[in-house]
Amino acid sequence: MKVIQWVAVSLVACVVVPVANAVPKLQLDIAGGVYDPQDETTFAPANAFTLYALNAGLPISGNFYLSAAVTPMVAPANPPPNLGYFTLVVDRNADGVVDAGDAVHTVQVVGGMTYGVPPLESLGGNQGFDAGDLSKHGIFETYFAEFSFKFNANLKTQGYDVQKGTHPALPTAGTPATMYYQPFLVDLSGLAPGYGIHFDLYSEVIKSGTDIDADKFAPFSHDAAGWRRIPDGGATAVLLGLGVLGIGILARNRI
Ligand SMILES: [Ca+2]
Ligand SMILES: [Ca+2]
Ligand SMILES: [Ca+2]
Repeated sequence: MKVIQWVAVSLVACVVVPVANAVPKLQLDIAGGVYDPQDETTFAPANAFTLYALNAGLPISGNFYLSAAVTPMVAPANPPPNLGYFTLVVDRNADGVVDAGDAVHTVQVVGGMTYGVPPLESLGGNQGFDAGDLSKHGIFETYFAEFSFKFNANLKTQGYDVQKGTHPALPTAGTPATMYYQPFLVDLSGLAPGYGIHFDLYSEVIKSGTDIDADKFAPFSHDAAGWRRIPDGGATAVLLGLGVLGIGILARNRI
């Protein structure tokens, strides 16, 4: 009996330990970003930042997809509200600047976006939530834009977990270079104050007929976001922080 129990415990240990130490196959990270353990999201340090899609172990032959969703949630309306715009460049050669080979997108928020839950049902399926879609995870349903891209076989770096360590975010050369990365140059300075963009990463599968579902996706503990800052550099965040501090002081004084 004891032997059976020991075997059972060993089997559980074998299952649990590798999962706990594993780097997720898909992740998002932001250069200079801050990982918030409460929200379980990496946040951008400024209006303009470099977002990275990371792929540690999935084949790169197919398309991958980045969702950029307005947050907090915006309810559907006709006509849709005008909340400014943001720009996103697929920096295909990873040189940090916009050049001829890069894909440049300017997205009107929310007029150039789609309301619902990713993936984008580009075959005419139900854009509302269905069981195979990305989880709503506190972000959806809202307006989002979807960008398709492929990882570049030449863009590889050392694998790491964005949830651990300082992750000065990327891409430092390292050995072994096991993780693909794709940079996106994002600028939220045209977005209306009080709003942000939340990013998710996934691959897609056509389930049946016109229904497109998420296949592999970055865990929601490894996604990323940026908020419109006024002025750039975090003064709004500082003021908000002071406001919270003030509430805290008042609360303490009452006690
Ligand atoms: Ca998250
Ligand atoms: Ca470039
Ligand atoms: Ca679907």
